[in-house]
Amino acid sequence: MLVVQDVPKIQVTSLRRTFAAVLFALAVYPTAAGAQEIVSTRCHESEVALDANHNAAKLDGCGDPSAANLLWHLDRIDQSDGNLDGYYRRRALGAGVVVYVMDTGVMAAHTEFATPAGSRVIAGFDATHSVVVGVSNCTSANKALSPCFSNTMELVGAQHGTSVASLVAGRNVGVAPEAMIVSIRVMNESALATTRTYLEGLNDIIRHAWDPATPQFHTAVVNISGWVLEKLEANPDNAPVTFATVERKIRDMIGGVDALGNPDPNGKRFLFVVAGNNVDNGCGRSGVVDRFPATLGKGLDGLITVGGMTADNSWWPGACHGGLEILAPSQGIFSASITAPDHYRGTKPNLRSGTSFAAPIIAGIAARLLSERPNLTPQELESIITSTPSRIVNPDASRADGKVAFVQDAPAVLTAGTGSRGTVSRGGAETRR
Ligand SMILES: [Ca+2]
Ligand SMILES: [Ca+2]
Repeated sequence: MLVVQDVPKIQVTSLRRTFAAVLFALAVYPTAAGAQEIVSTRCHESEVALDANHNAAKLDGCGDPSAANLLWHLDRIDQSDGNLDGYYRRRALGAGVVVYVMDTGVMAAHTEFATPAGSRVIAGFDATHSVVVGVSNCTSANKALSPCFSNTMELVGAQHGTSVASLVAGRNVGVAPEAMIVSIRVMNESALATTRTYLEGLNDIIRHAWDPATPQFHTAVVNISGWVLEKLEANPDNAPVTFATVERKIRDMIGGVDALGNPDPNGKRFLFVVAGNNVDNGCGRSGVVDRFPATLGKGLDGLITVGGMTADNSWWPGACHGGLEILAPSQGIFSASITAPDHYRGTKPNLRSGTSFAAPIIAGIAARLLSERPNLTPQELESIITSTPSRIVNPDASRADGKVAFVQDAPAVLTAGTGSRGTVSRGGAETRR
């Protein structure tokens, strides 16, 4: 059922939404060759009160050396050692790559996705109709592209997909700021989903991938920052979709599928990036990764299970362990929100940590790789991304051996030429840690 790795636990309170927009300009330093740009990750933010207990934030500018390293998640992924330098160097920006975000919907109108030609959130599908519990009474013409909420409890879930997508492809906070996003809504505002919504979402992906109007690709990326059960308590489903059915679909999509979803090695292929989830709800008492589909990663090339690490270069204690294949920044991550098109996740409540944020960083790295080498297979992408030495202060075999997300651009020469079943749980990948 549940999908997101962050689970809202806050009380519902009313939300006020009144704030003027401030456009944010990212300090960008193009290199002489024009092939790579360097952006400062030291940025100012300002808090905007939503109510007595909840804030949003605005991004007020980057490049001031005295500012906090607000975007440390970007700074980190181009460091070969554990020292942060305040910059993110990027050459491939993800152009031409499609990333499917299976989540709670993505606010296409957020400034993080804006371009002169329109939003880089190019499509959205809502696969949640079979989940009738935990549905908000808020209204939206299309919750996949314009998620809504009726209180701050629902906001935690409703904003989740936008946060995740912004870390993949946001122009300021994203790893691959030219990649395209397709929103596949598999969870509702309460972060509830089932294997049925997952299966429908995966079929939506296949249909979209083969749509003649879709940008053509050989390999795309699917980000899943959540977990799921076969059946939700109080949610009617007399014949739940089994984990095995969803697993089979995922395996087919990694290997290649035709327009009907049948296995075809010459068809469209998909790399899956899945959050390892958090110890507050996303794994059992032992803290070991035990939720579908994160459990698939270790035994499946083409599906990467992602754990968390911190700005002080250690593994993040809030993440589940045991089934992880790579770590990525997951603590105190600045990402987009949905209370306004220029709002970000504020510090109150401090729901800015979780493997929900780590997975999209890996998805963004995959998008960068694909933008330079679009014929890479899901298996090759996993191999490249996980072929990195341990680079934290406390490497641990149960935590991906300390391997941390690291951008490895393709050689420039290549571009020159060419749970407890039945219970209701909420799965957002954020936590208050
Ligand atoms: Ca850096
Ligand atoms: Ca794997």
